[in-house]
Amino acid sequence: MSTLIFRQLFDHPSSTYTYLLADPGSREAVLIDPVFEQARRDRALVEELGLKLLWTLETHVHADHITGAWLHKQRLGSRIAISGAGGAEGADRPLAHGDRVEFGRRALEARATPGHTSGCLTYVLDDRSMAFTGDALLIRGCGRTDFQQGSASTLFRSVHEQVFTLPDGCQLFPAHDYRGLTSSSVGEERIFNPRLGGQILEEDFVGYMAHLGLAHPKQIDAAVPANLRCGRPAQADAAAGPAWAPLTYTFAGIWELQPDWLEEHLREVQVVDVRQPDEFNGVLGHVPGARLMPLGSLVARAGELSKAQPIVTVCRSGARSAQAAVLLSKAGFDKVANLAGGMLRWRAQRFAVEGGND
Ligand SMILES: N[C@@H](CCC(=O)N[C@@H](CS)C(=O)NCC(=O)O)C(=O)O
Ligand SMILES: [Fe+2]
Repeated sequence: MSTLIFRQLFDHPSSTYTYLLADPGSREAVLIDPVFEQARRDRALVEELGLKLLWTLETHVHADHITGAWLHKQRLGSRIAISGAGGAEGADRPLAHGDRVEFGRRALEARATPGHTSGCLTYVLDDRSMAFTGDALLIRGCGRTDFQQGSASTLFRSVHEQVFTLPDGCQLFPAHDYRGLTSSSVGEERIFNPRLGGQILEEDFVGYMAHLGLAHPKQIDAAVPANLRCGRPAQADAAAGPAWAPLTYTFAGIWELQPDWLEEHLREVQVVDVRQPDEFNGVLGHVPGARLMPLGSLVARAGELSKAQPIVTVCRSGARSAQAAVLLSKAGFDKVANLAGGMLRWRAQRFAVEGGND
């Protein structure tokens, strides 16, 4: 069996885990339970790892956050798969129990594990070394059963018949953890899960779940209708990124600009060079018209810059200027981007400089 590229990603506000799985040979990938607000981050990772996102897979219609499925479909051309039993519209593939989703030489098997919602699926990796349980089984817990067609007795049977029958060593990855725990295993949960493990009977579990007394998720009124559209916003342009230049968003969280765009639009932006004066006047020279504001004094001098005109930050290699872009964003400038590769790339591409040696 070929190996696997695997990443566990976290959305802090909703405590949601998103999982990226890819086949290293073909670079084909799937994303399980992407979060709308993290779509830029996840897309950057897919692109930086050189992957082709084939599918976004939902474990269920979430009540606590909006899926990024539709956004990824727009930007990366991925297709949307979700249980056909959950009532969502806009999917490319309604999944049923036993369906296989292939990516390169790897595949996930969908198993119906209803109970938290009627359309919950658990995705089991081809070699049964990993399973993605959604909210059917959480680490030492499980999803609530008090809304979205939830049923405690159905959930009890789903977990016992479809998850606890996997090999003991199968690693389990849930859709959420509210304490920061990251994974478990079938053997562990079969013994130690306080709701579903050990000798607990179905009627014990039903009694337990009837008395959870949880408040409804804060986002439920927005999340459920949006997820029933697979994350398509009511106003579809709401998700657009900055429009002033063709920026790319990096997994490190920075908006970047390519030198060729800057060269053609120099007059439209404020170029801020954050190197030291001796570098600014040194061998590499600087971008024509650039303003020298060394990184250490940037925040104190930010008032000299206009908020109306976009800012491009520059340094030798693009590292200090990335930090500068973050600092300026925090200071309230909303059109800021880092020049990718700094003066080194600018020079390598033979664009004009002021000062400097040939
Ligand atoms: N405080 C959270 C509650 C989230 C919540 O209720 N999560 C559901 C999954 S969608 C659940 O089953 N939680 C189980 C638990 O908290 O034990 C929010 O407002 O989003
Ligand atoms: Fe849920």
